[in-house]
Amino acid sequence: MSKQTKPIELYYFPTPNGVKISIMLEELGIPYNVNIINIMKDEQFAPEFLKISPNNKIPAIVDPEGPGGDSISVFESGAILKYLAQKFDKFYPSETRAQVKVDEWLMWQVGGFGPMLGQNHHFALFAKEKIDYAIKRYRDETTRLYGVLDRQLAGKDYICTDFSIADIATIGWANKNEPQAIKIDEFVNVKNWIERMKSRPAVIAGLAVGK
Ligand SMILES: N[C@@H](CCC(=O)N[C@@H](CS)C(=O)NCC(=O)O)C(=O)O
Repeated sequence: MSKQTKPIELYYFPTPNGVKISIMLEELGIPYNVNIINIMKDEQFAPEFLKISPNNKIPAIVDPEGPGGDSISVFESGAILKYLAQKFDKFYPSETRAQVKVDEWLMWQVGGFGPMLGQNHHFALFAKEKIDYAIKRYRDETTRLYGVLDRQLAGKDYICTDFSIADIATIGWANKNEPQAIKIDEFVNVKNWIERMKSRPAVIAGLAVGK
């Protein structure tokens, strides 16, 4: 397994996308530095940051000990989680069928559960103009997605059998169920999984970074 001598540089703001990577780094127990990119102050548009994260979003990392010993930068939370999981051979299975399952649920989170809940949040809580159509559309989609997750977790401790980067990707958003207008008691498997996730010290530490 790889060792990390020099700290990973984490470019971060305490949001459900940011905490995916702080949780991962805490779970790995490797050294890292937190560089706050204050997205409330548009720091994500700074030219220096755009060199690392051309889509002007957190999270991003720079690993000074990348492949071949040279530095590497990675943006997009799913890509960062896979990079770290494969580098340290943790939280990602070695067998192809099991990898496909983790990839499916990682992509499901990055392409669906995160963005749809983000829109729900935005239209219900942040938008100055309250648009009933948009609020209902994203609330309904959020509820549907919690249902999908609930069914996937039936009879399982974790999303894909063993604890994996799919769980790490999903907890930050799933945990924010109240502002999503989700009644978590209606999704018992999700509720129990959230508690299971929050019994892990690294998850608690990762969720607390920068708050
Ligand atoms: N698909 C991206 C989404 C990242 C994302 O939406 N980050 C938000 C904070 S949660 C951000 O940096 N927003 C700043 C902006 O859009 O200008 C990922 O998974 O990394």
